[in-house]
Amino acid sequence: MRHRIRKTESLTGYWEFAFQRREEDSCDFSALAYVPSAFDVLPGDAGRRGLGSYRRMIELAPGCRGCLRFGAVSIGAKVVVDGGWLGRNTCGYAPFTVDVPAGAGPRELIVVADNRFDAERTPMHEPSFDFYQHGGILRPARLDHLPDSHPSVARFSILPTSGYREGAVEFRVNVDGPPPDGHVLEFRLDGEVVRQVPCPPPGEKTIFDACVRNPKLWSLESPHLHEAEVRLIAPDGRAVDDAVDSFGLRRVEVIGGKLMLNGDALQLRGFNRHEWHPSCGSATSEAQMASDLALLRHAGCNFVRGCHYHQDQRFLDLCDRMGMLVWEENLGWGQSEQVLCDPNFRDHHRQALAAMVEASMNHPSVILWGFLNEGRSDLPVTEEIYAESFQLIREMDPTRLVTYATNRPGTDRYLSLCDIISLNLYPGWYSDPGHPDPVALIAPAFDTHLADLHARGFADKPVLISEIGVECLYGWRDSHGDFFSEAFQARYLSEACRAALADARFCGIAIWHFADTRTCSGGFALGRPRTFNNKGVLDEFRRTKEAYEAVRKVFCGN
Ligand code: ADA
Repeated sequence: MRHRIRKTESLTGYWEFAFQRREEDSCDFSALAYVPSAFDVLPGDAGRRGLGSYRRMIELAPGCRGCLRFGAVSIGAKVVVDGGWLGRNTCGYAPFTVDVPAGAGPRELIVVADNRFDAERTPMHEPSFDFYQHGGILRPARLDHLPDSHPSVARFSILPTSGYREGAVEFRVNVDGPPPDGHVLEFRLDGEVVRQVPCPPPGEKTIFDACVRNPKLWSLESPHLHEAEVRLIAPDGRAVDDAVDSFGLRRVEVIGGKLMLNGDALQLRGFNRHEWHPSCGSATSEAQMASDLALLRHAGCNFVRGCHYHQDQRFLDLCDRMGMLVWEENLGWGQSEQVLCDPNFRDHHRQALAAMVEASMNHPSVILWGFLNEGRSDLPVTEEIYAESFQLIREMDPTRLVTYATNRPGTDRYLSLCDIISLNLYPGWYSDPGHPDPVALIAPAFDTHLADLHARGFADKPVLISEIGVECLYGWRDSHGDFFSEAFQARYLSEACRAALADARFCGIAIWHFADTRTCSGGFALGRPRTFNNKGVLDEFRRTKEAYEAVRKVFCGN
């Protein structure tokens, strides 16, 4: 979401910084930290856990209240202005806002990013996840100046409807702030006014259909973006606030057990990608994101699963522009039965799920919503969190497909709720230890799971291989071509891609995974050389392993 009329202020740059291992330690802002960045990456700071406090002055325009917008503050966030606590956030990958009351003159803003794990305060984050969870203001922050004399356009969504080919869309708008008092909402598509309606009271939603005059589809070959704009018009006719966003006319659906994009059968070819780089941890730059997308596109990919948390809005903007399809999912990694049944966790999970859909709903690149990666979907007691999660997403956004990645398909109880069934499989890596030819296990494993799914009545649902891969150490060129060698990974992934893409019962494959990333400390240390998840086809510096070219040959057909 961007603005032409509203005064917005980027908070990117150096802030004063203080680190405390515990609340009771002294807090002297003697350092500087760049925003966005992680405070636990560089030598001397690496691995530290505690409270990272960022401080700077802000000054609201006269007569304005403020809205602080954070892309992500991890793990837990607390926002304080002039010593008064204003807001907190408890999912370190979810975007959030904090309202700042009007007030004259410079004011002290402190954002405390706490990267300690706390099952009560931040139950979405567990220390045992197979990816490193950093601390800091990891994604961009911004201050919006909102005149106190009128409401503001809090957010809007614009979704293509069944008439998308003719340009049909549905607008949904929320305003917040003071009562509307004669203000009007004006809606524009590609700069052309399509509607004016009385501004609703804050908290009420305005929903209506509209039509783009010169519709062009968003597709992989031609990812055309249209522009939607909502303006707030004062009684004297002045435009006093606005919100602008890009959107795409496209439709993703399942017809006759086939995944379809704009009425054509779609085969997904891609990778799972963590937002991580050794130089900056999870606070990757837009340039790094663009470079990763270029590597994905060169490898013949049309799809990326943003594992296992909310994606950076900048990354989704790039995917919109490039025509890269995205599975975005809520933070989740193998939560236990006890966690999934815990009311506190369910509340946090629900909030984070809603924040994901609300933030990303206008991105045409996002075609799949996911949650609870490898959760206990095989137990009767977890039915409520699965049912409520599907329901919440579908009420917010009826236009996209919803799934979760399961690693227990044979006993999974909630596959009937999925629009597509997503399987995390590691035949010959985690199964059948010592088998003389693990690669030979891939196709039979695929057949077994497909036969089981069809026997259980799921033939009408496309099946995606949402994860498959093996560990490989960059540069390990072993004459045996055995586990951890580049040759083995190349052979394994070639076969996995060949088998998945050759079988019409699959709608595609997302390899695990794009680039090596640091995993948690402790838990996986024994099973993860370097305490990294080394299943990337590139190492953490994006140096290609043999498998990168092997996959490219299968994805590109040459
Ligand atoms: C699981 C999990 C991934 C990763 C993978 C692995 O499928 O979803 O995040 O941990 O296993 O590398 O074992």
